[in-house]
Amino acid sequence: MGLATWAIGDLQGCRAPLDRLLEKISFDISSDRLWLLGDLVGRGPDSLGVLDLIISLGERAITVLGNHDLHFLASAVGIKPAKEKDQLNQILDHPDREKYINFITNQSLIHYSPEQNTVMAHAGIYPWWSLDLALSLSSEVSAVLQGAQKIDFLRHMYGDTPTRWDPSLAGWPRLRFITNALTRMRFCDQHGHLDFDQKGSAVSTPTHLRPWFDFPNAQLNKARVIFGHWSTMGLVNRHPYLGLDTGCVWGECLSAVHLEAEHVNIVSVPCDRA
Ligand SMILES: [Mn+2]
Repeated sequence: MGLATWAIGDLQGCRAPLDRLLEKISFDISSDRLWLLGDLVGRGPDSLGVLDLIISLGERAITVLGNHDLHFLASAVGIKPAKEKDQLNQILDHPDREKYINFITNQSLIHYSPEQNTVMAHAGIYPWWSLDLALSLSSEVSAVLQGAQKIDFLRHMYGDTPTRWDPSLAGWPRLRFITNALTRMRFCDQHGHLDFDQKGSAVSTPTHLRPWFDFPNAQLNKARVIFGHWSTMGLVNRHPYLGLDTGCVWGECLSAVHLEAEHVNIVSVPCDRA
């Protein structure tokens, strides 16, 4: 089917389902391209195998960071101990651990392609941000994460506040909000406050909270938005939003979408419970 770009949902260390999915979509390992929606590592049985494959694709794989990837970085520098269930020691004890740490550190929180008219972020795009603002705020975080203040950033990254964007935010609270919005957001209210307590589907949630993609965003320049992070919501196909976290690490499915396809073309494989 010519040169193809596929976006794939949250992997969380599930290499075997990734191999099965690539086979099912007839992915050409020597020429096709992948977009990964973040949470490459953590919880699943083979985070190392996932990273090895993604790294081997070089510039043909584009990844955005998820909360588990950032947690991995914090574990690597000793800020948060990796829990047994994270299954990160395979990387942290590896002789080439710096290679893996550097790879994750150098990924962005957001990726936009005008050619594909598509933007991806692990959790999504805060509904009150324009596309340009989201891109620029994401760069603020990357500059700090990839610079001399990396460890300070990872130390200040944890926490649920501030809950609402305010352009006058500065310092760590500003970077924390941007990071939370792009990597952890699920529900918010009509005033723009993010809620990090609710994790389920929309059914069991207080009525003042809605999924972030229920708040229309007129500032996306008609771009399609692809996100992951929300396995309990499952597949979301509500133009221009496409949610692809179909719960692979929980034994459900791993899903991919073909970005050049004229109509939304989603392919999934079943996964084993990790
Ligand atoms: Mn996540």
